[in-house]
Order: sequence, then C-alpha cells, then structure tokens
Amino acid sequence: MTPSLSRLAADPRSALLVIDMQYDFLPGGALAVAGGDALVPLINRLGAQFRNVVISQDWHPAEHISFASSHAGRQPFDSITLPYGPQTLWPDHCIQGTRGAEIHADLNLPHVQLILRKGCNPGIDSYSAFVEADRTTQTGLAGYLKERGIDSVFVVGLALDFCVAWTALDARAAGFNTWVITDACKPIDLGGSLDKAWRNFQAADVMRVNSRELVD
Ligand code: VGL
Ligand code: ZN
Repeated sequence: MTPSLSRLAADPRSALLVIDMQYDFLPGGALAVAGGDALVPLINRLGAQFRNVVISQDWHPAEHISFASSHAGRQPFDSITLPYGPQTLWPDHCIQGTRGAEIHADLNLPHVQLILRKGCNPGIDSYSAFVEADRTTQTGLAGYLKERGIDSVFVVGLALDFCVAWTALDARAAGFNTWVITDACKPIDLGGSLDKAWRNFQAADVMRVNSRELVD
C-alpha cells in the first residue's frame, strides 16, 4: 500500500467511479468482457476505502442507435459514421429494465449515493459517464462531483478501453485529478482500442495505478 494514495482514497474530496458492472458486460451477457466477473471482490474492497463511490449504469432504450440491430445490413462490431462521428455497433445490450442491465448483485457497495444512468438518449451513445458521444450533452456528473467538493477520481470497471477510458479522459478534461486502477478493469480490445486508451491516458495525464497501492 502507498500511504499517500490510500489517504487520498479516504479523503472526502476523492471519489471511486465504478463503471458498468452489469450482467450484459459479464461472462454470459450480451456483450461479455472476459474476466469481468472476477473484478467484483476487488472492487468491493476498493469501494470500502472510499468515502464517495459513484456507480454508472449503461441504460439504453430498445432500438438504441448503438445497436447493430437498429441498422439494416449491419453486424455487431461494424463501425459506421453518425452525425456526431464514428460509432462502433454493438449487440443489443443493457436495455432499460432488463436483467442484462442490472448491476451485479455481488457488488457490495452499500454507501454508494449516486447511480448514474447513461446512454439513455435513443440517438446518442455515451461510453463516458460525463459527456455523451456527441461530445456536447452533459450527464451532470461533473457538476454533481464539483458541487460536492470532489477534485480527484479513481476509475474502475468495464470496459477499460471504452467506458472506463472515455470516463477517465472526460474526468481529466473536466479538471479532476484522475487515476485508472488498471487491475480493477478489463478491456474489450477491439481494433487497437486498448493501445489507444493507454496512449490517450498518457497524453492527457490520466494516471495509472495498481490496486495494491490502495488496498492490502
Ligand atoms: C460499453 C460498449 C457499449 C462499456 C458500453 O461499458 O464499455 N461498451 N456500451
Ligand atoms: Zn452501451
């Protein structure tokens, strides 16, 4: 454990952001991320170190624009261009109110105060918990954290190279000191997405840390 970092975790000005730990992203789910379920005990231990914990939940309406099934002739993992830019198409996942959209029941974070749902706009995806894929529409998370005096965030969950990466980069862009706890995330790794995430973290001063530095 690194004393300065574990003190920072417990500080009321820090928050742990737990990204998209939902059944559809876990083995057996519609868009399963390998090893995602194995993160649950570690995220529980990390969460216990933090005064502030926020959970995000991918929460799409049926026929969401990010679903391949919404575009005739397209397959999951194709890339298309939408008015707001490039969009990877996904299998139908995390549809509002379905079992696949539920947060893993073994995630044990009773002190969580905010569960932030994102991707709710039928025509705009949102990997980031801060800003939707049009890069304009705010979810309100930056305002929520700032109004509560939070200036530092640690990001964990799924998927490292999509929702974790976009969330961490947007946190940094919004002025938060930002760490990704790398062993508390798992990637999808699609078309170089993981390498790109590492490069973007470095360029943006998103810091990387191992959970060992925060928990015993
Ligand atoms: C995610 C793809 C589509 C994620 C969400 O949580 O990383 N990835 N929707
Ligand atoms: Zn999604």
